[in-house]
Amino acid sequence: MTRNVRVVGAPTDYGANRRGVDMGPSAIRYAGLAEELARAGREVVDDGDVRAPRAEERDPEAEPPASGRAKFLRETREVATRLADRVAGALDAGELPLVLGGDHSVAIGSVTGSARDAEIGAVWFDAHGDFNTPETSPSGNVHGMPLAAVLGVGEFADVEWANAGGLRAENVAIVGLRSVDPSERPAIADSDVTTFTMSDVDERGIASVADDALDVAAAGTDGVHVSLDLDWLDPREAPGVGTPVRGGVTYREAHAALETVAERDRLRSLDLVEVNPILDERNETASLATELAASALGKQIL
Ligand code: B3U
Ligand code: MN
Ligand code: MN
Repeated sequence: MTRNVRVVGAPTDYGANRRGVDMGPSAIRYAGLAEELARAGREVVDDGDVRAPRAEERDPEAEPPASGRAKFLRETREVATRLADRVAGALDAGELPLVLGGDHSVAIGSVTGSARDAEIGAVWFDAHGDFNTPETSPSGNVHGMPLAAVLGVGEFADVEWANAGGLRAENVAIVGLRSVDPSERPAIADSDVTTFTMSDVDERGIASVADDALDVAAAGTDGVHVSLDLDWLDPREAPGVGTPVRGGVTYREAHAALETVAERDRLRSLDLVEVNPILDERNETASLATELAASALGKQIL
């Protein structure tokens, strides 16, 4: 059955190292998200945005001591908790939640919400591992930590609100990896997460890699959460992101991967994150985000 899509914006930027991604939800809607998803044959309900604190009004260091070097962890928790409720509510209503970031720390909310009453897998399309913890992070920015947070890695083991009970590392695949901090590398290597680097994409082709990633996430689970960080793409295709890294996937590779998501028909929930309209050119990164969502949701050429 084709589920209706429920859009929820999470306009945060305090998890990132640059301002501006809080305007991502507006930019993605303005780029024509609803029309694009209608072309994929989906009914769309827009739930508006969850309330998110502004970075300039908060003290980045005002944290419980356990948060180590993580900045704005208290704010991250507030938003993640609200977002998780919205995502779980949409799933209860038989809808497919589409979360618009915001920086990637919002995925803590979407993943915990999606995994609340189900066993899920996750495919993480990203240049980065997002596997830092407050201890290992070189920046203290929580957008470099969401995967570690939901899997309960390191100090996140005791951070209940951030752990996704229904997600096991064996069912997580990172695709397109090309920027990993030396300090986060051991945690990725020690985990049961499956990684597909850009070298794998070069050698094997995106179709085969995406297929394997979906196998990992779908094996024995009730559905798959797809978290799409726009910095997964090459900065030539997606200039409007906070942390561009050269050597990402092309426009065509990105569509091919998300068409594989649609073909496999296991998509449970979806994030579009890290769109930064301040750094974008004519809103093209936001527009690309809408197109890729449509591909994941079954838009076909003929
Ligand atoms: N790994 C670095 C940089 C980074 C992670 N995610 C993004 N940037 N977008 C960090 O700060 O953790
Ligand atoms: Mn990310
Ligand atoms: Mn990234």
